[in-house]
Amino acid sequence: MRLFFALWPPRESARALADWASGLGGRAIPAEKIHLTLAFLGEAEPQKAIAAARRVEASAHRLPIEMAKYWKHNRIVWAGPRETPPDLKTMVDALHFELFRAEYILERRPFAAHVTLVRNARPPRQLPPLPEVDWPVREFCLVRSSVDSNGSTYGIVERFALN
Ligand code: 2AM
Repeated sequence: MRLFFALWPPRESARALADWASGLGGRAIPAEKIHLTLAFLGEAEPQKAIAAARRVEASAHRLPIEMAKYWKHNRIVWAGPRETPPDLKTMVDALHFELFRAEYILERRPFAAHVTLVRNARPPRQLPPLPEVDWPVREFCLVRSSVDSNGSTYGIVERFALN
């Protein structure tokens, strides 16, 4: 099973981001697939990951979606906070620590809070202003990804509530 931990936006926020992205060229991510990845496990068994995530104690907070950017190295357009909110940083550090203790091997690249909105994007001259997006973070999810001819489909395996 291909697994990752993520934050999922409220439906109307995902819709607003998908609408914004749909005019940019490239492959806009459909609203129901928009998410923020916290930790990517790859092929893994879910049991130990679920136990590890249950040990994470973190506070509910809001994710500000303040800026949009094009990344040349993987040709994506993403949106996200200007700076990772401290509560999110604490939560991700705790999750990574618990996953490490459970012997999952995570990528060494540092966590960058970003929500991919377009893949195969062309370098934009200028990105239009983002819509107002409310993204309360009250839980995080373990998600399974299956890849088929239509691309990836995601299914939530388990949800973990924040305080
Ligand atoms: P991305 O949006 O920056 O590509 C599901 O694939 C999610 O896991 C995506 O949000 C993707 O981030 C993220 N991810 C992180 N590391 C990955 C990896 N090595 N392979 C595939 N996806 C990865």
